[in-house]
Amino acid sequence: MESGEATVVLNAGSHYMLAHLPEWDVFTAVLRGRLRLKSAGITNPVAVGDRVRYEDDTIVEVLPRRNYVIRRSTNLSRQAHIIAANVDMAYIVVSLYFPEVKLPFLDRILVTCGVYGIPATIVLSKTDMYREEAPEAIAAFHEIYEGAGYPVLETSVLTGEGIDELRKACSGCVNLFSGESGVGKSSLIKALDPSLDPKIGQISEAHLQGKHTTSLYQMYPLASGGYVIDSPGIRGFGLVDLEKEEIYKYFPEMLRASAGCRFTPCTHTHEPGCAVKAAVDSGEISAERYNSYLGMLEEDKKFR
Ligand SMILES: Nc1nc2c(ncn2[C@@H]2O[C@H](COP(=O)(O)OP(=O)(O)O)[C@@H](O)[C@H]2O)c(=O)[nH]1
Ligand SMILES: [Mg+2]
Ligand SMILES: [Zn+2]
Repeated sequence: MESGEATVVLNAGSHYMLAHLPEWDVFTAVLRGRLRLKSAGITNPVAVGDRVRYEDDTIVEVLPRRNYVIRRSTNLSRQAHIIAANVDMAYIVVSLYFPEVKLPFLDRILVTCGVYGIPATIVLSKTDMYREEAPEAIAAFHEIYEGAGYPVLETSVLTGEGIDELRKACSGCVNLFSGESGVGKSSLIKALDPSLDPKIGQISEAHLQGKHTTSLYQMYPLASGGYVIDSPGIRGFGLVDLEKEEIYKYFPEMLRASAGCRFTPCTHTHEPGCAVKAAVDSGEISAERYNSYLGMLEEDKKFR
């Protein structure tokens, strides 16, 4: 019997691909039934990036995770799905237009990354499509998110803007590419390493055919070093493992300001002497970010 440890590089629902990184010697594996049973409430007990122990073609154990990102479906089932494990950096890809970025959705992903201790960089993609037409909108976006404390990297696979920089940043790390479908995640991965073949423009096709978008998470090795995990478009992004009272701590600018609140605990909604509200009023904290926070408090009420 052959056994050993390897990393999960593809999760296709029913089967997995493993490799002995940094060797890219990909092989197929299935999951031992017992592992499935142990993870009630989680749709996938094994995720891309997981280190596992296998015996022959069967995964028998998931080794302890350094971190992971989990997504809870926003429908009634509230099933949780592990997006990826052992990630060094999450790149949250958004385009200002085509498709238009939804800030509450972006903020929700950023909070989730914070909860799971994964640093996040925002990639503002497809800049070739709106740099001329909307320079103010780009500047405003930078101000909001760099002001909050997140790096923002502008990219275009057409002009090549930001690609070298992104490639350099990805080197030596495991990088998760996340974000709504159609924002250009797969295109970016292709631009980072043209020898790779991630499926581009998949989602619109699946949408037209009314197909259920499969949850295919796949890791790719970059010729320039490091690994990238491509993920399908995420729609709902429910909060997991986060008490309502804790949400503000994952808005870095709110956490900073909250030191000055008169009352503890402070929900930063109605309390007198709230330093967060004062910072929103003075424009120091962006109204959009604060709105996202309020939205998350509201949503939290719905689910508990
Ligand atoms: N103009 C322009 N189009 C892009 C860029 N990146 C991706 N696209 C297009 O946007 C669509 C969706 O890209 P894809 O990489 O599949 O997005 P994903 O769903 O996030 O993986 C495709 O038609 C791409 O050709 C870009 O930088 N500039
Ligand atoms: Mg894609
Ligand atoms: Zn407050």
